[in-house]
Amino acid sequence: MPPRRDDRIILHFDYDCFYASVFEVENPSLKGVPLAVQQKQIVATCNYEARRRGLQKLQLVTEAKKTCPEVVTVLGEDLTKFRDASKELFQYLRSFSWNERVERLGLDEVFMDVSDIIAYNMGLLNYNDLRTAFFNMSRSDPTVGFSFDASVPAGHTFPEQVLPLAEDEEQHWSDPVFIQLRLRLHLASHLAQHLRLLVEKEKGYTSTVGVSTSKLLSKLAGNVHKPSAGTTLMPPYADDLQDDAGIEREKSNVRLFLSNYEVGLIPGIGHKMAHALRSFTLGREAAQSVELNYHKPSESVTVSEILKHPDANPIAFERLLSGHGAQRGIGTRVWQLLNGCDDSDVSQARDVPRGISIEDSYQKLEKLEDVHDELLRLTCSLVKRMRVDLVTDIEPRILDRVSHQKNEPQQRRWLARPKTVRLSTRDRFSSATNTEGERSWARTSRSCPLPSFIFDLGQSVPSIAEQFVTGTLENLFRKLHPDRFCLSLINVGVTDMDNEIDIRRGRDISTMFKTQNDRLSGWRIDTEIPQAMEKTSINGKSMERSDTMELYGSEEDMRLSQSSTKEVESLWQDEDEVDTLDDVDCTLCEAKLPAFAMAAHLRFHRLDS
Ligand code: DCP
Ligand code: MG
Ligand code: MG
Repeated sequence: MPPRRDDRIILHFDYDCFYASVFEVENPSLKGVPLAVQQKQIVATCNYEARRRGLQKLQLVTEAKKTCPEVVTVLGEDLTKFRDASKELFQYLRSFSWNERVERLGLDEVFMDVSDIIAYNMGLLNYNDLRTAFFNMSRSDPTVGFSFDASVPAGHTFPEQVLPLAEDEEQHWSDPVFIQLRLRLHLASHLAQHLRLLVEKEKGYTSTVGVSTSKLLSKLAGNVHKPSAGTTLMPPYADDLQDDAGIEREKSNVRLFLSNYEVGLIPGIGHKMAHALRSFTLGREAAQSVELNYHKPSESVTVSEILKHPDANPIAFERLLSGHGAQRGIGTRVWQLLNGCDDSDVSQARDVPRGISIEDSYQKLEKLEDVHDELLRLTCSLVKRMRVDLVTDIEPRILDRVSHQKNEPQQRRWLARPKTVRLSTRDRFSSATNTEGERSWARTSRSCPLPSFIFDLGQSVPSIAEQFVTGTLENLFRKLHPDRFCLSLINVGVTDMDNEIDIRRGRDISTMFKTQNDRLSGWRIDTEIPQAMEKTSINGKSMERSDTMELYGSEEDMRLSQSSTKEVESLWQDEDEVDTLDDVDCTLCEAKLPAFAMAAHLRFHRLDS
């Protein structure tokens, strides 16, 4: 078991009925009515008024209308406004962070590592007068903050009964580890509540927030009380809670908290892994739900039932789970999660994404002409997306101090230029099966350097897209599918960002240069294939991928089963892919080169011309 790292404090925000809230913020008259957001035939989400009347997320619209005929439905297939709201809220929360450890998970969740803010405020605390404390939100201005009672946590707790600190002083002050963690959690719960109410007041979105020392525990704690609430997981956290005589003194609240969780609800354990763990515990194939929302198992197995199994250990889990497309070490990671241990960090916020990709799924796409049209449509979205996420306006006073491309309009500039484009498809004819002979949803992909005309801001998006499809993507497509095909998915993405200069609107340029090395260091060393931008998981890189894969797969399958085709912005799923970025084709001379050599190779072409 790795160290628990309970010296951290992590908050997890999850906006309430997010897509529905976006419509409500846009049109407040929708607030009082039962509201469902429809994507194809499915209720993607519904507001809490609708939930009170029996509606559920992910049910069929026809069922929802039967349950609640007065339900108001709005179409939510275009994700743009959700994405924009998500970014706005993220930037708002980020503005309160000191260490920039703020990470988005999906569109409606944000992790914040506030360890530094809490440590600073612990230093200011008057232990003799906890009840009239002041929480400092700024290191430089002592007037920015709020008054609070540090002797009690704000909002809900797990377990529910918590005595104010002063009242059982003697027992607790004798245990410095416990008291430190408890006080830090008190402070964090007040900060969480303050931020949650600010997001509501300033932006109009309510949320639930969880407070603990890891991403796993804060995310799960937040789920306990919904909507518009905060929950703090109270200590003791550690397991070795024995006194000198070896008598167990108190139970770990982490263990207590997790014990009754159904295994499929543990973040980082996707539905395939959960099914394998259920079957392992029951000693037979666990029953599977065939319902639309098949994240709900028809047979539940709790964390404590699994851990009580005599053969449960990391090695057994490794044997059990490694056949399910997961990476090495999965047994240990799952073992840690079930034991409430997650040492993964909240990642540093980025000003630009690692990659952008756009995809759509289809019933079947068999003709080249149709593929051409789809590639065109996806490329238009991709170029538009790139112009939103990777282009910035430069203020005139900054303009004359940085170099800029002559052929670009003066006020706009690329923050980062992706160097590689990747086309991925999923072919229904693909014979791909996994090691267990199951049909796999494998994607195949091809990559090549991204041509520079993509960055021409003077050209219209459709004209760039046409040039890009005929000149680049169709070549990649022919290499991927020289023969017959029947596609269920196309994804076009760009990655391998070449950060030019980090200019954020309004940011003072001297500060920018001072912090540039820090800010860009992640970019310089990072030659990886991009991780999820908007759908990431929470347990380190490999967990991240397997969880994302499972979550994503199920959502996608669900949509396919509803004959839907819906554009989604997505990540690239590395394990699924047959080709990797190691194998890159140069579109100019057809040479095959490792990805890291491509930039130099292209410079050679440029010199040549
Ligand atoms: N979403 C989706 N398809 C899924 C899951 C989610 O389209 N299979 C979308 C709709 C949700 C948003 O993502 O609004 C966030 O997902 P949540 O699970 O957090 O659900 P909500 O925010 O809608 O509701 P809650 O209040 O339960 O968090
Ligand atoms: Mg939500
Ligand atoms: Mg959510």
